[in-house]
Amino acid sequence: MNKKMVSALLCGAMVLSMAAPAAYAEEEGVKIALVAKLAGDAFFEVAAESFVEAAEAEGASVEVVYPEEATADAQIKVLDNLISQDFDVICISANDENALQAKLEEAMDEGIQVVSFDSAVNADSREVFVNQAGTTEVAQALMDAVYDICDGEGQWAILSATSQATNQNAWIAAMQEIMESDEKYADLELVEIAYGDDEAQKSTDQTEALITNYPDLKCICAPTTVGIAAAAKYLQDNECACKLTGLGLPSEMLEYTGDGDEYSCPYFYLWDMEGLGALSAYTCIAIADGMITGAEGETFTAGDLGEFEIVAASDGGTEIILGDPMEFNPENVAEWAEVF
Ligand code: RAM
Repeated sequence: MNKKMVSALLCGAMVLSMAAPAAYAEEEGVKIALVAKLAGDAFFEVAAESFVEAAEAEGASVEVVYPEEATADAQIKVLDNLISQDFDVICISANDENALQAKLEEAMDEGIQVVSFDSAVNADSREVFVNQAGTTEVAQALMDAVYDICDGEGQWAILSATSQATNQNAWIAAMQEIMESDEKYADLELVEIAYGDDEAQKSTDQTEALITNYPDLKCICAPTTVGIAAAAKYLQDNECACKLTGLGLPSEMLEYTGDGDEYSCPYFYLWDMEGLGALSAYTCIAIADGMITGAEGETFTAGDLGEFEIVAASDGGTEIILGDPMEFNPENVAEWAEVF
């Protein structure tokens, strides 16, 4: 039961005991604050659109907040402001796994429930994490794409977002684990992990540096929509032999995806973006309404998306996994570019 429901019931009980009959005020819908990693990343605008649509259809209201930059400090500033308001749930994509803990605990002490989506805060800072796709599944898809693009051997590099991002760091760690645990990948050499901080210009500069520093580089893997779009443009404009894969929005990758040498990206991955927004919204509402608490084994119905189960996450907390990563290639990229 959320804060508002408790106080509505208490008020109702007081009014009833003092003077009957009493008219109950119509209960307001759930109030949710959706906190992105940063402003200017289309990924969060796309996720917010389906989040708001699903939430409003359920009678909830949503305030979407975009911090100025992809740092924990910028998110703490935003959270400070949100805590003083009357939100039932804060749903956040974390710029840092641990640095938000004190602030989110403060929110929880105020009776605000915390859900994270896309990029998790640590287990103590949340009720549950809405994970877009299994971490190992994403890493396996990316590792196999790198292997394929490199023809099984040679130098490759990662162009990530920020060095503190929980989601990118989890995918990178899982990729490294896969690479080290299977002989198949023994001839692939990961030369560098560069960080473009989910800023287009910095990601372009980092791509240029990788190409300059490693003339034999065969593939860049960018597990960030901002990074992959910037690298795709740089590599294609400069007719680089080095190819690209990673996680991208089809609408931002359309002109760079193709089989011919003139294209920088043969194929890439993401997940159902509309599903991510909607599932996150349904989760927040179910938590606020007391249908779930975020404990392992609980199940709930997320509107049209169907039934989901809360499972144990590898960080000691719990998560809800939306589905499998999706591949975007020359055959389907145009169709998906219309959607997100
Ligand atoms: C960027 C953000 C986001 C991540 C995607 C793949 O948009 O870093 O957190 O999930 O890339």
